[in-house]
Amino acid sequence: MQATAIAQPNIALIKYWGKRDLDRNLPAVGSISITLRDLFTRMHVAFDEALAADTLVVNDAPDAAMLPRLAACLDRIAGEARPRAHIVSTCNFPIAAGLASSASSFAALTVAAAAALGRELDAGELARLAGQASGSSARSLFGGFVELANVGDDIEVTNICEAEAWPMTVVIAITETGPKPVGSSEAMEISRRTSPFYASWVEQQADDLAKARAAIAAHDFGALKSVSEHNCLKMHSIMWASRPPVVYWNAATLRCLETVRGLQADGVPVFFTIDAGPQVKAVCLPEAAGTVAAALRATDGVRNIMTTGLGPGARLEADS
Ligand code: 2P0
Repeated sequence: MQATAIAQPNIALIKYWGKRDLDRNLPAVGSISITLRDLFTRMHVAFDEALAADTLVVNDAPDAAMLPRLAACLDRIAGEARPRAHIVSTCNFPIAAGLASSASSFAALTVAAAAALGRELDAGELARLAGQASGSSARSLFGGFVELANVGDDIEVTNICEAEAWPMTVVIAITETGPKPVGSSEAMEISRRTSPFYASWVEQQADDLAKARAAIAAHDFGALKSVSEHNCLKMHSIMWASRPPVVYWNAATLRCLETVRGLQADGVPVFFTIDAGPQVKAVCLPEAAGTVAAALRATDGVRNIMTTGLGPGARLEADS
């Protein structure tokens, strides 16, 4: 009754922001992401009839705050009458700081829990279960370029380009390591209820998805840059125009955008994207990685740099 799975976070190029069904945690819009290679969450799940309560250890420390959300995910997979579980999570990057730790965590948890129960779930069922826990985590079930589509009353997650088919490097500029001021679920609801731009965001998403899909199919970096930056800035405009406003950026976030703009002016193949946090992700062709990393490292306010290629989807660990 135990298993270990590993999953990588993903970075959305065409973003998920807003929900169409809060109970089932269904996204209002489709999204397209890239799964990273060198950042990971490893999740060990052991169901045990002898346990009186679930337990969670994250990076060697008990974590009571996160436990209810993980326990609810296990309830959906195993039923509420399930045996209690001991969950051990290890993550090699900052948690809850806009680096998609929930995506890798819930993708790994879903895969590990299903295996621990001996349940053979197909990709659709895994995506539904992971997505109910964290919308973006359904995308981390797959590697490379991944699309999450709204299909009828459901979601469908597919790989649209393998990681090796169009190599990219992502340089992440960490501008702050603490947890974010407002969680993304709450911020999405504030946006949906109050932002004057929300309705047009939902309406225009199909167009951005089509442009990104075509750019990926054609390996057209310029086209992917153009639609990704536009989609990212639209998402943040919605947040900024909400009441209360949600602003995840800091001064260094903006300085990183200037750095990326400077690189682009010099012909470097790179573009930026920013999620629900102050970190800047610079997506570039691999030959530009060194130049991009050096420029971001030299940007005032950048505390740390992480560089990664694209990687695989969630999977069981061989030794589990
Ligand atoms: C994304 N983000 O597409 C967008 C862009 C953040 C900004 O998905 O409420 O933690 O748990 O379904 O999955 C943040 O996402 O949100 C997110 P919930 P989740 O990556």
